[in-house]
Amino acid sequence: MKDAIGRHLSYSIGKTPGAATLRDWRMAVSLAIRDRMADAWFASTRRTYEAGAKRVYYLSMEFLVGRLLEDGIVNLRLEERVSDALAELGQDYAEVIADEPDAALGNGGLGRLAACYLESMSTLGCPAYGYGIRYEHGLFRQQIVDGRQVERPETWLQQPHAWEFERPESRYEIGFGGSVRDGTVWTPGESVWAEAFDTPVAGWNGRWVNTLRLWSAKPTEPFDLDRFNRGEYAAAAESEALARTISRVLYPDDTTEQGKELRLKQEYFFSAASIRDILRRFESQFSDLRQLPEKVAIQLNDTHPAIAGPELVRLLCDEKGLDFDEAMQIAQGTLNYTNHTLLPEALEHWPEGLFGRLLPRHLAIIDRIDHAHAKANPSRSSSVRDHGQVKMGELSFIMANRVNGVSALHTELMKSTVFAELHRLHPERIVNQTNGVTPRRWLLSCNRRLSTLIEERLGLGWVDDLEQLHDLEPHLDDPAFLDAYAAAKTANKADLADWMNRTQEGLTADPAMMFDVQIKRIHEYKRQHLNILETIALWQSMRDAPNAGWTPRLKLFAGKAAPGYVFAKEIIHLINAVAKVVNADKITNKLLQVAFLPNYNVSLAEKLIPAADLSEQISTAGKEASGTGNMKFALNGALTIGTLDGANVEIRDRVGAENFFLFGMTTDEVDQRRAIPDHAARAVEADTRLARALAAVRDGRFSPEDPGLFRGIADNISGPDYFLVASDFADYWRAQREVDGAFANAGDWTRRAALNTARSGWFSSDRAIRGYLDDIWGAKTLL
Ligand code: NBG
Repeated sequence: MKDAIGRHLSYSIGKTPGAATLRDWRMAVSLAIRDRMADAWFASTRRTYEAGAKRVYYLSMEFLVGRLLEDGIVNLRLEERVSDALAELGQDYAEVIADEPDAALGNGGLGRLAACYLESMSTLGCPAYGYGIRYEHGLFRQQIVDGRQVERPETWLQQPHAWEFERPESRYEIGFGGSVRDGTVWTPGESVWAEAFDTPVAGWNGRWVNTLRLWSAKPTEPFDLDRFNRGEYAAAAESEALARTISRVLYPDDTTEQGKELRLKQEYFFSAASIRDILRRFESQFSDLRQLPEKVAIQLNDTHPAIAGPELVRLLCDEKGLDFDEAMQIAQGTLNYTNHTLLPEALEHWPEGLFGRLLPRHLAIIDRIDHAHAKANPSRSSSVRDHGQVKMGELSFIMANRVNGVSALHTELMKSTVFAELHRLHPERIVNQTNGVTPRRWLLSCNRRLSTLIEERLGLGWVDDLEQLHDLEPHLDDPAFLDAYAAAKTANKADLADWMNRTQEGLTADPAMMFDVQIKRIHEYKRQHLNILETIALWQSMRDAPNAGWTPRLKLFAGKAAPGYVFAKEIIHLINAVAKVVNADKITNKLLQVAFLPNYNVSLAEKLIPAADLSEQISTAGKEASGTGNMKFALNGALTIGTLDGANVEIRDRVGAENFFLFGMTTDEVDQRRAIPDHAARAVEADTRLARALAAVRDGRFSPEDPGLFRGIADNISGPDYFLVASDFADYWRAQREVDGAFANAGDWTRRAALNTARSGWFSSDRAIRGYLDDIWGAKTLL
């Protein structure tokens, strides 16, 4: 290992050890690790070809992979060797690991899920490709300036990226606009190259390696020399700049349709390139396109790649000469669609005008698909084209062999709401696959203390068979085990506290406090404002009676708000304003501290989750499709305070109701309550604590220099309050006090935390991928 690192430092990076920077060392180590993946990578491809196996293609606008070096080292089981080698070379392992920028090619849960699924497909030996976009700028970097979110561009590709292989020979010309002749001959008005960059994805033990193939946009006409020679430098590079725009940025919003032409171009760009690549690979091995459903399963991760359906039909008809019905049958047998949200604003639809201008042939194909479906299902009343919009959810459903939701509750709600009619027509199509998370990253590697303890008791079999964690339960009767479990948590908390106290102004976190954590995108439905309101009420009550035996708490928040989402940004501002006042209050600051940690990303999650005591999963019931953070917390021994929403329901079933703090209205109750016109005002009137906390927000207690600053938030909560913060407040407060009581009994708390770990094995992404393999893809693993 030492030699390999040294060789790369000299011959790939071109530096001597004396001159090498931390980045040079990190690059050299990464290349050495990447080398170790190569043979298994080639072997995986060879075995897939030899077996004539069915391949899975996971099409996703987002892959939130985070750092890759430690992941690679852990999965190849090279940790000791790398840290020894680095020590001999005078370098610090942890520093080298921490030098890697997060690849933030995703917004949140949807993107991180895609990354976990890729890793699990490799662990299981399922022949698979991930297909996405190689964004030059991932999700923005969040700074907090005077309490407010400020967005800065993310520049992860400004430094060389160690993991990818550029494949200039794998490129496709992707057209847009233009016209259609004779009904079927599309002549695009402009085009760009989609060029492939491959990243190997190694599974546990490095036994199988799949590929993440990301497309980068390149100009078809690189550069206008005539214009350059005339001195028109900017104009000469125009076509290049335009082309590159397509893979320049990740749209910083996963819950609202951007309505941008560029966004639709991005979607078509990566879907079309992927479909062509899939067909090319298929045809290199098989001759009869009718075999496609037998050999290929394509998963559409939400509707962003929905245009892959019409594109596949177009290629089969217009370029391969199949008739429409046959093409449809092949496409439907191959495609599947995962729905990740029921929020109406997030269901993608495009104006027909824009769609027809950009993709004229596809619009005609969509009509044909829709007519064929309507003809076969005369009772259908809806259609893909509606009120001048092309609805991508409807299109995806019609084009798919299987449609799945991401938690049991969400799947049932899909059946009864957005897809009610299509479900009635195709009752076998919707299936559930509750989300999962990879235990390699989210326990083994992010929580060394706990995973070492588990290894001492159970060995390492649980790492790729997470339900083995059940075998911890007998150890819960052993006081030594519980002590060690508690000690691991406390040490994780101490590490985090050290780091936060160094980096967060005004914060004095003490590991003896309860670490209460809410980390996720900032969104009204996730109700960070419910949490901060309860924090305010708690602070007020503590001031009233500082000696009433309160359980000391640290309330931690982190998450990004979409730049255009004004209300969410105000919530961030309010949290920071509350933190400033509360942390400085001499009466309470040993009892309550608040912090908003900037720039939430995968790496920060890896720091926070192992140190959490309490996991906040408090969305308005019916709104959080699944959640995956909730699973990571439970696995790492945080107890959940949560509503009956998304996968919380299944977590509670598994860890046991007595180890979960439930509060709030159910989905049905939410709908009923919302129908009462003055529901919020009534709730405020009925609860003096809530009224007092809202008054403090409204009257400028946290913004003395600008007393009206947060009035909008207070008015919303006591007025329209669509997400029912006021109505759920009293029960949330009750549950939080129950949490206080439980935490005060340290021994019992540890037991319950350990039970959460022992009973969360089902939430492994390996289980989820097995479900996809069996129920959706009909594919087999080759290990
Ligand atoms: C998100 C949901 C989460 C869910 C993830 C992964 C989108 C559109 N949806 O609840 O909000 O856990 O998808 O399925 O990002």
